[in-house]
Amino acid sequence: MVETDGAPAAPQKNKNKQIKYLMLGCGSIGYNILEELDETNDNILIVDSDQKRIDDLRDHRHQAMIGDISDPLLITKIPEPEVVFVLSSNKDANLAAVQNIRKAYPNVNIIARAVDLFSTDLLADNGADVVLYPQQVVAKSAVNHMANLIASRNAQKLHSLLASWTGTLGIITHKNPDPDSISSAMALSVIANDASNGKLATRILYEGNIGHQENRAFVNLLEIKMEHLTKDILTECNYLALVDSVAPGMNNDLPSDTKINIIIDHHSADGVVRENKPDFLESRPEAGATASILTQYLQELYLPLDTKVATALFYGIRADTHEFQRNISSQDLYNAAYLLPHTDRALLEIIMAPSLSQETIDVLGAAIQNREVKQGYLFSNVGYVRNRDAIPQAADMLLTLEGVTTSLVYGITDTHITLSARNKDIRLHVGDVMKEAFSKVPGASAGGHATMAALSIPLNAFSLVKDKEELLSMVIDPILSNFMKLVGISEAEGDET
Ligand SMILES: [Mn+2]
Repeated sequence: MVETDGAPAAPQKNKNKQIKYLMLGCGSIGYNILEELDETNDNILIVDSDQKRIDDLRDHRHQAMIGDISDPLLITKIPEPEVVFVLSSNKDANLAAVQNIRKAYPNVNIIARAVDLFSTDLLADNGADVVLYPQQVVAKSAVNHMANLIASRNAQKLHSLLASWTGTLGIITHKNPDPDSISSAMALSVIANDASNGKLATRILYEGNIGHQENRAFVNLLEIKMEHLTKDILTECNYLALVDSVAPGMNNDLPSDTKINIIIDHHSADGVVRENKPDFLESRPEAGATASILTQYLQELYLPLDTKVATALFYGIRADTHEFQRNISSQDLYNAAYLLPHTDRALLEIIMAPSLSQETIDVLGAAIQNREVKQGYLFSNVGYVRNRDAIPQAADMLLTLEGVTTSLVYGITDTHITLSARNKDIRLHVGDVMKEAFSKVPGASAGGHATMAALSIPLNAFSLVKDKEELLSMVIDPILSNFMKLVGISEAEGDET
């Protein structure tokens, strides 16, 4: 090594010559890169050990020199480049080349070819900024093309199906509609209008209520026309579509034998038994939101994007992917980016910071007042509530209190006992503990993730009981002591409020 005092070796020859790209090893990939780069030959220097290749490159007026790319002295003969491609088919030579260059030039950009999967990590660990494993690059590209092809075909198929219909299409959202299902319904309605030329009317329908104030703000500010689903409306519809739900009875209370014509969802259809086959079915679990699938359809069909629809879809993707952080694919990000210039940013901001409803404020107040903290676990009984969406919000808020690592907030509505848990103690998987603690309660559904979980117990016959709060204590107290036992809270000690 030509090195003094540990300083990087300086180029000795060609010192005053400038090059931008240095290519170490030039096989077929190298030739293709040279073509793609479309740069003047002065900017590129190629080093290879094969004399025939060097001659050929020189014939094509490239700057090429013979050399061993793994030789530590090689770099001392070459001026500092901006980008280095390490492309030989010898994995040891490539690794040595990456190490030598990184040592000599800490800031140069290195793009290296991995000869096998194992060397991918090795090259990255030794200083390659980008590692290409050609087989994987081709595979990814093939899958990508396939996905786009399918999306394009499906969009066309949906469009022609809608074009063949006349009458009314009822588009059914979640029972308690969320931004993903609402915006997907809006987009499907846009496609139907375009396809049918006015011959097919659309109605957006929901069964439950729009509880969460952010969702209410969403519907109000975007002036989305939605109707409560009634038996009469159902008979008035010639066709039915489900968005963000993979079958009747899932995310809605429709009887399982309801004939549904269109199903578009990002939940998996695996294991779903159908009594009626839909005319059009898209279930794409790799998508982060149904709104993302519909956005892609709008793109594939070259439909103009209305500000309200774009804003709604963007918000739908954002909400279902927890602000683009969970269950998000590069296709989802691409779709969101497509929507962004068409969205109303000011409106988005208002929706994201809606004012709290009086009841939500009351529930949050009760949750704070009634809290009990035991060894970092906060329990709060908010009693009878009309709107159960306030309970998870209270659990979120109480988790921010000092000394609280897990919060459990519970209450009772006219039909259910509801409990929400939030957790930031990494040693605890609150979803699993909830499942275990509540598994013996008849009819209860419990579960969730490590950081958030929920429990819901239908009241059924007990819904007639007048004193709801007493009923709540009767049901929940034994369950909570079971929970405490599971997480190791001893009830006798450690009480603090
Ligand atoms: Mn969804």
